[in-house]
Formats: sequence, structure tokens, C-alpha cells
Amino acid sequence: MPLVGEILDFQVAIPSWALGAGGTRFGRFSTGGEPANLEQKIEDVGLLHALTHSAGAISLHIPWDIPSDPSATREQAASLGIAFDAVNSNTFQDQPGQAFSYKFGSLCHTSEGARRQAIDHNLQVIEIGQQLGSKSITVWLADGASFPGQLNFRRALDHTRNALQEIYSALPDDWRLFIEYKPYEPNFYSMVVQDWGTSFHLAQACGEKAFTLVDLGHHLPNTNIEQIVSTLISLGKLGGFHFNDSKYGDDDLTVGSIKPYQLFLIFNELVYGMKNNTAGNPPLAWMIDASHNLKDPLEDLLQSLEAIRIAYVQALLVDQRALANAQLEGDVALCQEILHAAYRTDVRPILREARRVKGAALDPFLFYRQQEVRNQLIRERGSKTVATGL
Ligand code: PSV
Ligand code: MN
Repeated sequence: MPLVGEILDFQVAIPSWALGAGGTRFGRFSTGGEPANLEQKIEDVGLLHALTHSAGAISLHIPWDIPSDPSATREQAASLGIAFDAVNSNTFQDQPGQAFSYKFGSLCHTSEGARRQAIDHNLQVIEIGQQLGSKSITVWLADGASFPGQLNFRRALDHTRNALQEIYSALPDDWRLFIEYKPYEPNFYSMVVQDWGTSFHLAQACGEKAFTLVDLGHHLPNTNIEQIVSTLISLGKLGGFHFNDSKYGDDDLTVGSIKPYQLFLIFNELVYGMKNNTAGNPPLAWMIDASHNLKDPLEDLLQSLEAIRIAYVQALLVDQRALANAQLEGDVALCQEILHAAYRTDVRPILREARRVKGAALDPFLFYRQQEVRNQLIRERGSKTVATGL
């Protein structure tokens, strides 16, 4: 079957914080059987990978996931075929015993001591990542202001740039630095790294191993994300992706649950960009960054993994030559027909075949339900377990 080969190597990292039931700021409803420690989180990713053969990596958040014995953690992951994707730093929460508070920011803070502490934390995250075999760090900053006048924009950006440059200078040669952006939340008037342009500027100021990371939920409604993707790849500065879906803001819903056509259009630009990679953009880091409080988190991740692969295969089906011709002719209706022909193709048999080739479950979601995996986890781990993290 065509295309099966192209998707066999397509792996998406699972974030450690999506394995437990998520919450909103109003409530959290445990499903039971959630992983209570790093070992159990890796077990869960191993299960997802065994079922799908598409979740071969985990992304850790420090300090939520500090390994007590890194080589044992590494061995456990390797035995399940799991690699360590980007490590994520956390300067958006205060930790017990820390000298300075991040209430008014971290890398942008007016206090040199707070900035130093946040930089040192990122350096420690790189060290932990090195012990595990990660090759990248993702920095997302909650820094910003909720009221006009609270922050001097220019000074905040200068501090952030200087701090990121210092973190970048400690980056091992074979590592990459990903800089995430977000227009609002938790700050509601301004965020220091508010958009892809600011992230791009910071990545440029750091150097060739620094890249912009696009989180689908980090855009104002109706933003043309596929166009951002196209621009960043053409500049050679797209580092990776955090997949989720949303109706209004950073809703962190299951990938493809609200706007599957947008997801397809994004993949169309990714596929086109990577096949016409004139700026030498390195391979992208793919990760799911979704979490909410209604579904079984593992079922939710299975649905997200499937949605990502469906959009990817559909994008591979776009007749790029015909599309280019139709664009040359100014045949707008035909351009739409070509995109829709790919988008409306049922590619699930291709995914099933890819899983069969790799010995994974033909229908992972159904298998998970039939085997009553959640009940097994509840029996093993208890019904009141609470995942660490968000
Ligand atoms: C922030 O909204 C974000 O997308 C960043 O990637 C964080 O690291 C992650 O969510 C978890 O808080
Ligand atoms: Mn994210």
C-alpha cells in the first residue's frame, strides 16, 4: 500500500503532563489509575507506543519529572522503545524553598537575582536532559503583565533576550533550543514572547541552534497558523510543534476534535515546506500538548495520535504538481478541489496497514477499550492516584 513507508517513522512525543486527568482552574476529576511517578508515566507512554507504534518519545517537564536514578530511567524507557524528546523548563510556578518568586516574571524580571535563578534552572534542565539523552530544551515563559504600565516592554524583552542567550551558550553542540510563544494567559495584557515574530527574533539573536516552536493553541482566534508554518520553514527557523485543538483560546482539547481541516492545512504546509526545504530547516519535533478534564487521558491521547497521522497522510496525498498548475492558471476552484480531494480521502486503512506491519494494534482505541486497560490500571495503581504536574 502506498504511503505506509512514509508514516512508519513518524513519531509524536507524549508530554508527561498529559497522562493524568487534566483540569481547568475550576476543577479536576480523576479517572483513577493515573501515573503517580515518572516510572509509571513512562509505562503509560510505552503502552501508547505498543498500541500505535507512533508514540516513541516522552517529553519531560522539570521539576515535575526529575528522575531519581537517570540511568535506570533511561534503561526503562529504552526497554519500551521510548526516547526522551525535548525537556521543558518551568519558571511559571514557584517551587518550595526557592529564593525569588516568579510572580512578576522570570527571565524578564526586574530583579537580577530572579533572572539568575531562572537561568540557572534552565541550565539544570539541560543537565538533566543530557543524563537522559534528550537533544533539546523547550522554553515557554509565562512572563508578561496583566495591566498597562506594569512592565516596561523594552526592558522586559532585553532581559529575556540576554537570559536566553546565556542559556543558549550552555547548549551542547548537538542540542536545539525551542522558544514557544503565546499571546495571553496567564498574563492578560501582554506576554513578553507574544507571537511568532518575537520568538523568531529571539531565536535569531541566540543562534543557529535556536528555533521557534508553534503551539496550536497559542494564537488569537482565526489566526492563519498554516501561513506562519510556511514562513518559518522558509526561514529555516521552525523547530517543532505542540499539537492540540481549541475553539476559543489555549483550550488544550484533543487534536483534530474541533478544526480537523485546519490541521490538514497545517500539515499541507509542513509537508510542502519539508519537501522544498531550501533554507535547510532541520527535522521537526512533534509533540502533543493537550490536556483536559473529561476523557480518559490515554483514550484522549490515542485519539490525538490518530488525528495527527490522518492529517499527515492526507497532506501527503495532495497533488502538489496539479495544485501548482492550478495556481499558475489562477484556477481558484480547482485549487480547492485538489485540497478537498486529499482531505476527504479516508486514509484510516493506510494507518491500519502501517500498524499491522509493525505489530501494533489494528484499532488501538477499540483494543484499549476491549482490554479494559483503565480498569487494569486502577486495580494496579488505585482509584485515587493523582498525576504530578499541572
Ligand atoms: C503553556 O501553555 C504550554 O503550552 C507550554 O508548552 C508549557 O510547557 C505546557 O503548556 C505545560 O504547561
Ligand atoms: Mn505548549
